[in-house]
Amino acid sequence: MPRIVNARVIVTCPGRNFVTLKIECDDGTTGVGDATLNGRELSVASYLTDHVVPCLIGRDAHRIEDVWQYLYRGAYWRRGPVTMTAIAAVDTALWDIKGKLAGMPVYQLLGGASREGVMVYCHANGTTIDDTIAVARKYQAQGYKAIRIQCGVPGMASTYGVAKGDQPYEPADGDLPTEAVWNTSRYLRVVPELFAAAREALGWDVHLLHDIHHRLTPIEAGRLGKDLEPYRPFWLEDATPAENQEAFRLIRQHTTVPLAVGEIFNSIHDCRELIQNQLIDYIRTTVVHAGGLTHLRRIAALADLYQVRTGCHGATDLSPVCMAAALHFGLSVPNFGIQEHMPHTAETDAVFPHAYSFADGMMHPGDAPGLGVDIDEALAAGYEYKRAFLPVNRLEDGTMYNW
Ligand code: GCO
Ligand code: MG
Repeated sequence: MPRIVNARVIVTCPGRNFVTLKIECDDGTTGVGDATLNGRELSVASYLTDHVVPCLIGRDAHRIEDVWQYLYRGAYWRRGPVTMTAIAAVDTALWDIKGKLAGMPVYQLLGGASREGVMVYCHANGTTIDDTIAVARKYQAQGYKAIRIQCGVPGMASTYGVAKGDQPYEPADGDLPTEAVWNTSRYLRVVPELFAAAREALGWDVHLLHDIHHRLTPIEAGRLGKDLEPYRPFWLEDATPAENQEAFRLIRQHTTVPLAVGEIFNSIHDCRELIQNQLIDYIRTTVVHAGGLTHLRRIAALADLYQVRTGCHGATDLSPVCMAAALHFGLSVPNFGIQEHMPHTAETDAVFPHAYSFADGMMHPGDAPGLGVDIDEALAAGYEYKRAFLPVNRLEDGTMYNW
């Protein structure tokens, strides 16, 4: 049996922070897992180093399910983003090790390919509608079959999803949280205009997506869904905060626009009612924040019973290690829907050499044994952790709101 002899937490910042767990076995086999929780990175690093790593030493690396249960039940304090991200990192690294020892890419261990590739969506962001469409055209020309469109809201200094200048969008930008201001009625006016212009310019063969980022009440989301129906969005994401899963019933009563939720969920219990009551169409939980491949498969299996498809989160704060794992998952899972793809910077790609590739709007995890991704530790060591917070959001009268 491959016995775990060492596990290390590597924190690096090649343009943004990433936390990676590297597990090593007595035969020299290593596996990596992403442990990045945007804006709260060091809490997971400590959870792993102080509370998980000591319990891993000496264990059989092949017993993925048993280790998962040990860490989940054994913590007593179940669920939560920090715990579930830490468990995910261990789980992902163990799948990587199992694949390497089997001499197979992880997707083969998950049942093999269910499709030729993983359809991904990219982000077109711009200050104005025209800017957004110009970016979307560029992506369409690169072969993307699905594009998320977000634009600035006239009269507002900043908007979720829209970068400053020509920089790629990276929300965790402040040594302390930056403060944004939100105005719902202005936003509700501009989004239908954006979709109308996008259909006019891009045609009907490309999927168009949009992220509301938890900013509307259920009835406002119903209104927006109705307004967007003529433009056939692929989905509306995070229409309203989902702590109260029942809230989505109200949105459903008013619109047939497909709904996607779940990037901030970390357990099957966060989405169970949404799935069982068929209140959503796509579940966005992903490997790093929802307990690894082991738990994500369970969520997808539940979703499959209700014709809910996967649409995993894939922003730049999810490292290439998570991306690789998500692609193995997406290639194999029967009820795959779509995968988010925000390309990482060249510095990040150099720190995490990987086998996955993009062509014709689809990604493929590659056929290297394991996940096909690693961390170049020497390079990683050259990028010191830099504190960075996600922004906060206020209404115009100063009231704290959802970011
Ligand atoms: C998305 C997300 C991101 C998140 C970010 C937070 O749909 O990609 O909403 O933009 O805000 O990942 O860490
Ligand atoms: Mg989102």
